[in-house]
Amino acid sequence: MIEFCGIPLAHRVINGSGTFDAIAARRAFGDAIYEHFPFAAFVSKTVTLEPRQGNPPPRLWELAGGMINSIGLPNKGLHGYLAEDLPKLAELPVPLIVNVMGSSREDVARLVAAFSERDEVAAIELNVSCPNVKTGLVMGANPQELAALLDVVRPFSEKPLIVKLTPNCASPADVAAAAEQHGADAVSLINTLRGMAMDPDRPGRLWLGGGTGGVSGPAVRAIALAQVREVRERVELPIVGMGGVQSGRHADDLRQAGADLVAVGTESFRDPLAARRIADEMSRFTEGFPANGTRGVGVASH
Ligand code: RRO
Repeated sequence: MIEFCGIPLAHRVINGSGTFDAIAARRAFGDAIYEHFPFAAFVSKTVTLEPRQGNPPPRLWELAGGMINSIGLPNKGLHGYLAEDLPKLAELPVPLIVNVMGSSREDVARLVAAFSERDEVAAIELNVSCPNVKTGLVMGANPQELAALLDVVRPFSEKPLIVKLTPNCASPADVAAAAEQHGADAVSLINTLRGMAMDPDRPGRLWLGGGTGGVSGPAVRAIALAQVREVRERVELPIVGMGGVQSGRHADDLRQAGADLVAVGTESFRDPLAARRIADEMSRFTEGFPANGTRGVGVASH
């Protein structure tokens, strides 16, 4: 057992928000998926106050090194989530982390307040980094904006607040430092990198219905590693590291760079049970390491 923000976890591997539909997985695979649940905690897809349709199709583009998504936050809204999804997700055999996003500080505060009252929720992740809607990114790309958001939101919750950082900004470490100074309990990174694909059949047109999208998968692994290290050098907060993890080796690389937990995202689309294999492989690297992960990061001088 390890501990993350006071939450006991069986191992260090969780999912990246929006990359694994636990409710659909149970429908497809039955209760067996719960007996062999791949993640030590489950992070839900982003919830907004009002229901959203998401972006027009196509929403995905496959790359040699991963994919670009332009999903655009389709979800049932707070009330739909509380009524339909939360009771099902509460049956998961692992702690539940709810990911929320709002277009104003007050919207985020309302979401945080609502989930803070629910015993089923272990922690709340603030998505200030979605690349596929205009709002949200501003709050996560700028340290002052993030500080102002946390000053409004923090008083509404005693649950751990995790801030999901964007790689699409000048300095994720500056934003992480603001998160630490303004009451966040942890940071998670990286969300996807803004990218684009041309339509192969229609010259001059973009493929994705939303125009641009977020790049994920092996293509972003080296970027995630560098950003996790940069953030670790600036903050003491626990870090959830993610970006292109496909093996225990990749997960342990992120741990060595400073991550306390590692999230698997794009790889779960290829193999829904990949995180289980990755956790097993990772434990071979981490045996003998303290449960709270590395604090300082040894860096060779080159
Ligand atoms: O729904 C999305 O399009 C999306 C979100 Br909210 C996010 O945070 N990251 C991403 O790559 N896609």
